Amino acid sequence: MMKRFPEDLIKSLRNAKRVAVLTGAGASAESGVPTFREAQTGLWAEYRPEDLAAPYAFEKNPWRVWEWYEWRRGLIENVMPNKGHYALVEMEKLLKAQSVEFTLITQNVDGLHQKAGNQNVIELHGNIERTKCAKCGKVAVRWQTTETHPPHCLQDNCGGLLRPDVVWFGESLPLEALHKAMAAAQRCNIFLSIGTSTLVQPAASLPTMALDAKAVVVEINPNPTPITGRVTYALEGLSGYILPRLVAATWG
Ligand code: BV8
Ligand code: ZN
Repeated sequence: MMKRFPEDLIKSLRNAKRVAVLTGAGASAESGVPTFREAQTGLWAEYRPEDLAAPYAFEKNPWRVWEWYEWRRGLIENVMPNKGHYALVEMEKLLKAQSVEFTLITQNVDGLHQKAGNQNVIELHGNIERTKCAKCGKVAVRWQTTETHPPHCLQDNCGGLLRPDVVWFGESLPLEALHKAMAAAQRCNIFLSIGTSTLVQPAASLPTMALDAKAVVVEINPNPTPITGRVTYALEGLSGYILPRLVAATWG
């Protein structure tokens, strides 16, 4: 576990004019939300997430995919943000007070950053709480709860199947969110990459974009990732442990 932080890291954070943060499933792990790479449990143990979070899986078996998301929504609705989430809320407040630009980009679809109190969160992969119609594309459409799944869209008798408003493998990311995230990675002075295996593209390229743009890049993860050898600081440990201590050590 982390003891003290390198002096230069504290200085870079204190002097930064633009801070960007990217979070992955590891940032929600201490809230009890299983990460994407962790083996799935129970009913879903036999499936790989990549084989459910994909358009062909929904076409092949919409019921199974809908049920998987209902199961995940059930996991998420009762969990609370963890200390790492709240440290990022604190960081945003402190930086805003000093008119420092703070951009929080997340790959997570659990809405925990918003639940913790972060204001402008860039959701690269959508949000599992939102539902959209696979046919007309309308988001958060109303539906009749029926015993058959997935429910059908009621918009102007569209009748399309409903699906979660998340980005599946093989689907493009929301362009505005992706462009804002890339701009933040290329302009920031310091980039924190927190709780991500840095495997899923194009989100996984953001820390490298920051590095190429000569930003200080900090990785917070208990395990190594493909960029651990390249980042400026690799802080080995849990985000719920490291982030509150980093905020206290920097802005004490
Ligand atoms: C696209 C929403 C264009 C759904 C998700 C280039 C090269 C190779 C492949 C591709 C490529 N470009 C595109 C691809 C294909 C694919 C891809 O990247 N595949 C990977 C597997 C190689 N990408 C796409 O399909 C993307 N679309 O590029 O569009 C396009 C268009 C048409 C045709 C082709 C391309 C779409 C990707 C988005 C997929 N949707 N989620 C849902 O959730 O149901 S991705 C999903 O997986 C998550 O959202 C998340 O982003 C990702 C998992 O990554 P992590 O968040 O990092 O989580 P993971 O479990 O992997 O790791 C957790 C980490 O936390 C670990 O490192 C662990 O050590 C750490 N940790 C654990 N506990 C803690 C902790 N850290 C800190 N504290 C702790 N306590
Ligand atoms: Zn519709």
